[in-house]
This record gives sequence, structure tokens and C-alpha cells, in this order.
Amino acid sequence: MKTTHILSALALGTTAIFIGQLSATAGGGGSDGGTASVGADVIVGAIPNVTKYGSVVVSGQTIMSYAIGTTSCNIGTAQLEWFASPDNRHPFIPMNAFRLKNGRFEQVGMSWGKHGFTALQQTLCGACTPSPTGTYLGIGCSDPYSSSLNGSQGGLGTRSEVNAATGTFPGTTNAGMPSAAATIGRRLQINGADLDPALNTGAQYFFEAQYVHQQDATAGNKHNNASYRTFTVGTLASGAYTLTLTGGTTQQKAAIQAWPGLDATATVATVDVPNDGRFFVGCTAHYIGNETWRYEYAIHNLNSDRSARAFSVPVPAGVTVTNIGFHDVNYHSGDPSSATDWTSAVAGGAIQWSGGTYSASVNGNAIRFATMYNFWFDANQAPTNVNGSIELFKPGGAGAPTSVLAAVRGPSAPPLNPADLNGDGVVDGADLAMLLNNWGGTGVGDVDGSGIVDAADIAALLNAWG
Ligand SMILES: [Ca+2]
Ligand SMILES: [Ca+2]
Ligand SMILES: [Ca+2]
Ligand SMILES: [Ca+2]
Repeated sequence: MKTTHILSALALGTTAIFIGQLSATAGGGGSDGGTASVGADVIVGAIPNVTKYGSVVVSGQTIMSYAIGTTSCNIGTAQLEWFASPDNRHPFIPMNAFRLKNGRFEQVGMSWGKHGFTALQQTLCGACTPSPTGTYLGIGCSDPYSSSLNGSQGGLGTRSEVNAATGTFPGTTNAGMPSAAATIGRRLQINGADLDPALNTGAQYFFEAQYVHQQDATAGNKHNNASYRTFTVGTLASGAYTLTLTGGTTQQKAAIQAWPGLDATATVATVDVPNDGRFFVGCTAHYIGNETWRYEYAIHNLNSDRSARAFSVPVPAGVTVTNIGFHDVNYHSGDPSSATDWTSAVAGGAIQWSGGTYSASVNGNAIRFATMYNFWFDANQAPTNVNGSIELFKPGGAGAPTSVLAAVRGPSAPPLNPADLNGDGVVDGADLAMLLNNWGGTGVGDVDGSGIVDAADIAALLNAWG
């Protein structure tokens, strides 16, 4: 497993994810090998069904609500704790929906998380050594939660109480939260416009479910806890589109990991925060004509509690950046996280998108666990390998990094303009001053390469002015 990760990192031409992978593979042998992992190890074995609940118009938008079923498996070597609330030794299960459309892989819906109670001892994932009680999921056993059970509003808890890096949350859930609104409250909410077939020609859709569990995290087995399955959008009936699951469930993969199989230019870097959790950073760069490339980035926080508050990509001098964009997904139903969009700026050799700081508000708009945000821009330079940078939201302990690097594609530096003497991407008075300072000399200011700085160079510089 480790070898595979290292090779894929090298293929991307950077050491950024190589460094992260060393810690990523320290635990969780079952995450992507074939061998059983050590300790309890929960995964989503299947997403078997979907329930539709209808819609409510919120601020002029038709918000549709759903739930998906999840069958979990314990593929580890120890029984998995499954004690009902107010005991917190049970899984917390957020559900998500994503769309790939026009080259952009984005999250279009999220739910609160179901708090698990009582494990059955079934055999979806193979031979099961059952636990005699429902307070454990036996070794090798599976437990089914139907979509209607996962959509039961009373069983859904706010994500804001959950630390996905440690798998912990309070036993007594939803403190201070409002009761669930009719039809859509706490459930997997998707804006009808994001599903409408007339508005989404060619779009592909994905459901994803994840189990957050402290015993699984403690055993080092938390990185294989998300699985996904595709779905199609059918007719509008009873207030919401009928959604139909297609294909099989891809186990132990977050939905974003489907992207490279659907877009030959897409890469997904694995970025681990020491003593915290994992981000996936997806990226594409497409030529869109007229000497312009579109750069797309999707950051999915799998289980980092520190979360992300900013993202930046290098932009060399002389690159023209246009069409800058950002997309987040709204928290809802009383979740206190801010919905304020991040802002962007091009400065200091980079483009950066950023939200608020943790010190300004602990409820600032950050990329929290099981959540994906998108970033994009157009540039007049072809792609090359660069390091994007994710700035973390919550402070870490002493010596903890404040940011982590992600191997992505970004615009390359424009060819050197011989008249741009200071290399800042523009030919202006600063360059002319440098030329004049070296009048009659060699080197700096010898724009035409004649061996001397003279009037011919001034002419060449003025011709390149701007
Ligand atoms: Ca696991
Ligand atoms: Ca927003
Ligand atoms: Ca210049
Ligand atoms: Ca010259």
C-alpha cells in the first residue's frame, strides 16, 4: 500500500503528498489493501436505497430533501462499539450529494448526521462473527440502516458537535439546536435547481455517506470511512425529483475520488494534517480556447477537525487571471456555521480565497469535515505542477503547522520578456530606469543583445511598453 502511494505521489511530480502519505499509512492496514486492519474498522459497505421527502421554498429557492440508506461493515479485528446515545460510543453518519457538471465536481447537498443505535450482525461484507448484543458490531459483520431510518429527523444530530479527526462528540446531542423543520429539517437538502434536468444537461451525480467513530479513529482506521454511489435524476413528483441509485457502491472512497476516472486531466492529491485528519484536493486544467486555460480545484475535507479557512495557488508575474469563482454548500437547520462566501484576491504572486479566522469567530465559514468547496479561475498560461496551500482554520497544538501543501496544477510563468528588466510582468518606467542606470554598459538593459546598452535598446523597450 505504501509503495503504491509513493509511486502515485511521484507521478504527480511533487513531494507534497509523499510527505503526507508517510503518516497516512501508519495505521489502517485495511484502508485500501486486502488484508484485515488491526482493531475495529468501520466502512460503508453499501448505499442501498434513497428516500424522498418533498420540498420547501426557502428564500425563493426550492429545497428538496432526501435520505440515503447505509449498510456499514466492521472489516477490522475487534468488535466495534455501538452504544446508543447518550453514550457517545457509536457512529455518526453524515450524508452528502455531489454533481460533476461542465468539468466542475462540487457538493450540492448535505445532511446532519445520523447517530447510530443498535447493530445487527449481517453478512454484506463476508463472514461474520456476531456480537451477542446490539451494542457491538461483530468482526466481519454488517449493519443496515435503511434510508427511511437515516431520514428520521429525531435521530439526526448537528455536525457542529463532532470532531471527525478523533471521532468524538457529546453524548447528549443537539444542545441549543432548534427542532427540525417539517419535511426538510436536518435531512439531506439539495436545491432543486441543482437537480433540474433542464438546467443540468450532461451532469453526473453522486451520493456519499461516511461513518465517524472514535474507536475506529483511535485504531488508525478512519481514512476509509466514506463510500459513494452514483444516481440519476428522474421526474418531479410530490414536490421533489425522484432520484434513482445506479451502479454499485464504491467502498472506502470519497466521491471526489471518482473524478480522475471521469476526466483524464483530473488529479486528486491526498493531504494529511499531522495529528489531525485528511483532505483530498482535486484539480483539473482545461484549455478552453483563445489562449485561455480554466483551472478548477475541489477541496474535500474528509476528517480534519482543524478544517480549512483559505486556499492559495501560485500565479507568476505576467499571468492574467480572470473569471475567479468560489462555491460552498450551505449548512442548515440551525447549524451555527457561517454561510458567508469566501473572498478572493490576486496578490503577492498568488491567488487566494479566504474566509474568516477562527479567532474572529469559531463559527466562521471553514471547510469542515465531510464537506467540499470549489475554487476556479481562467488564466492565459498553460498548466504546470505547483503546490497549492491550504490554510487551517482551528489552531493546532505547539509546533503544529498552520498550513499544508497540495500538489495541483497552476499557471506556468510566461516566457521572459527581454524588455521586462525587473521581471514583474510589465514593461514600464521601472525598467526604463534600470536601462538608463546602465547606459553604455553591458548586461542589464541590453534589450537587443548587441553587447551594449544604447539608443537601440531604448527603442526596443518602448516598443514593448505596457
Ligand atoms: Ca474505518
Ligand atoms: Ca456560502
Ligand atoms: Ca518590468
Ligand atoms: Ca543593445
